[in-house]
Amino acid sequence: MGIRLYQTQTSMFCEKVRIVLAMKKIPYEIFDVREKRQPLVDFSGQKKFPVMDYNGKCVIDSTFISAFLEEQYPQNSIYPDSPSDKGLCLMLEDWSDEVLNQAIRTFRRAETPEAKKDAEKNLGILFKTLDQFFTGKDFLFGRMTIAEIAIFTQLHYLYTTVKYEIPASCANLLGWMDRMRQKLKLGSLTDSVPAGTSF
Ligand SMILES: N[C@@H](CCC(=O)N[C@@H](CS)C(=O)NCC(=O)O)C(=O)O
Repeated sequence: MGIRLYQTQTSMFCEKVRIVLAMKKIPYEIFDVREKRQPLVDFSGQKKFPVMDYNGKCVIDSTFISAFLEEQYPQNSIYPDSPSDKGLCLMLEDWSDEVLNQAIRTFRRAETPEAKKDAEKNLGILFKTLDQFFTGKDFLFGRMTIAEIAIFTQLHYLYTTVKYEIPASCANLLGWMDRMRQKLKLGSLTDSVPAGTSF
């Protein structure tokens, strides 16, 4: 019994959950699904990860895992205090898990120079949106919430796996990425958040 995270080190959704576990200082073990996928399928009845085994209870999807952990371990909350801010925070989490993730996936998978160029242009629009969003803000709701964690882990994947950097013209976004890097105790943006750390 205890907590087991079915994950890979490189997946952005798995990194999102590792950060929530680290913030709340929750002990857990990992199962690397790159080495073997069948135990994940046997336990959860599907192939996607992250999946959390919480004392035998199966929780699938980074958003549901994060919300579940918040219920069980309310310390160091991942949500802002006011209901309206919490609604906005959840919308931002969803935007980054779906919209930002899709743009990054399309860029990574583009097979022709034209497709790559189009995908880069689309990604550039989202960078600009985020650059405006983070202007003059250390953290969106005064402290690190699931919105920051979700946005950061998507963008961080560009550095750790895609080997692509946010352009220097997005100074506000880059400043925020660096604040997140420091908060998460990463030496560089090319390091990923290890399992078992705490902040
Ligand atoms: N919405 C899900 C997305 C999970 C997801 O897409 N995971 C990818 C890894 S990053 C995956 O499982 N890919 C393998 C597959 O689709 O078989 C979440 O937030 O956990």
